[in-house]
Amino acid sequence: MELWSDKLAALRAAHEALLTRKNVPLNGQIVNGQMVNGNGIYTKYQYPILTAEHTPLEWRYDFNEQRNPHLMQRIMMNAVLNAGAILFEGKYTVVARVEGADRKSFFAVAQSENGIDNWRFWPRPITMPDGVNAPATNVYDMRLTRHEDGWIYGVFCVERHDDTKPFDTSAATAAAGIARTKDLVNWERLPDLKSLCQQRNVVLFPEFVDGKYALFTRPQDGFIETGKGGGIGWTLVPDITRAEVRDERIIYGRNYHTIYEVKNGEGPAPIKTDKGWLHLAHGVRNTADGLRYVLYMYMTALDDPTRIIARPGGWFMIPERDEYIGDVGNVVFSNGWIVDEPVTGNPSPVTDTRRVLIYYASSDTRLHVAVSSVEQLLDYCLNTPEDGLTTGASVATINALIDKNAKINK
Ligand code: M1P
Repeated sequence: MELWSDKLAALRAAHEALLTRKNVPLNGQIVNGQMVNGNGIYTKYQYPILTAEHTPLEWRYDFNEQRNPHLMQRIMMNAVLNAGAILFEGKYTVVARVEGADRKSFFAVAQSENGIDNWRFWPRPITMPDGVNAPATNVYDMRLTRHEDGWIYGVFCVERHDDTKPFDTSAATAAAGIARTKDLVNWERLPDLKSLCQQRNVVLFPEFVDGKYALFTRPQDGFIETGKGGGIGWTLVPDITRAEVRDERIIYGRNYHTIYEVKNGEGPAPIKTDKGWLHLAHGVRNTADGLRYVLYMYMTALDDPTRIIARPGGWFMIPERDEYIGDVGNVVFSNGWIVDEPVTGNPSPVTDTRRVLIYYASSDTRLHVAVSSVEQLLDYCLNTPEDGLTTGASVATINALIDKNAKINK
């Protein structure tokens, strides 16, 4: 019979092998018999960077042989997904949503030296205080913003039972929780964003606007359905310690027969470039097989982060291959990206070579990375045709490209 100590050694070795596995770009590799060429806009990587299996063994096992003779998992983990991201003390850092077998999500910090592989969770998950707020049943999808006021803010969804429907055990409400920190360990919880309707996908803009804090919002009539509300909204808040939605206007609405027909939401805080703010968002449409979540991009003006200056049509990223499968299939979702130093070490006056690491989750199950650059994302946003909203307009757009290419080939 295998010794308990041997079983434990094998478990630790397998975990370490998973954590230290080198990640490789997918482009140029053969997957399921097909060469992956990518799209020239970003490069996805072969392995998810964080999964339930990456969580520390100490969170899951009781390592006392007498108490746990079969070396069973005492607390199982279900998923690691939608993560806020930030460069923190020189390390690529995510605050991931970890979901246990009990369906409760919590936040946990993981770091990597290169942003691609060798991710390690900090020893304990974040203990997020409730502060003055009613206790949360569930928290998830933190957007991290390093604000010019000197704090790192985490804005996240807080879910509670909807007590106006006492007999409906699925009825829930969503609100935006706000907390701030300097060290990612100790969090000062502020009052939840006051709003007349439910809110999810709320993101703090990194700069003051007219001396006020600025939030991207996503008003919704119900917990799932955005109803009459919906769209990416914007509101200014004079005091973040008493944040309230007073004037909210939709800056990016929904449209019939688009990838964000049913709902959309801001992803991470936008990236500032000399050509404008780069935004990553998610769009949702309905299908016979349920909701489909994809990522899309847009840009707003430097002098007015609500004025849209580029609206590339269609999706920017979709689930592919194994990414389709998971707890909630057909989903990619992102609430974190990191822009780091220029690849050349010296920013060129004409191109912005800063690398962008996009952290996205697939099918609410695992977290991945895709790598691009500011230059590529600007090119994508500024040169991808807009959605003309009709099939005729789409064909005309394709024909215009064919005409341009025909001139080159002559
Ligand atoms: O299941 C897909 C996503 O659904 C929600 O996003 P939204 O608020 O736009 O509908 C969130 O619960 C998100 O966590 C989840 O990934």
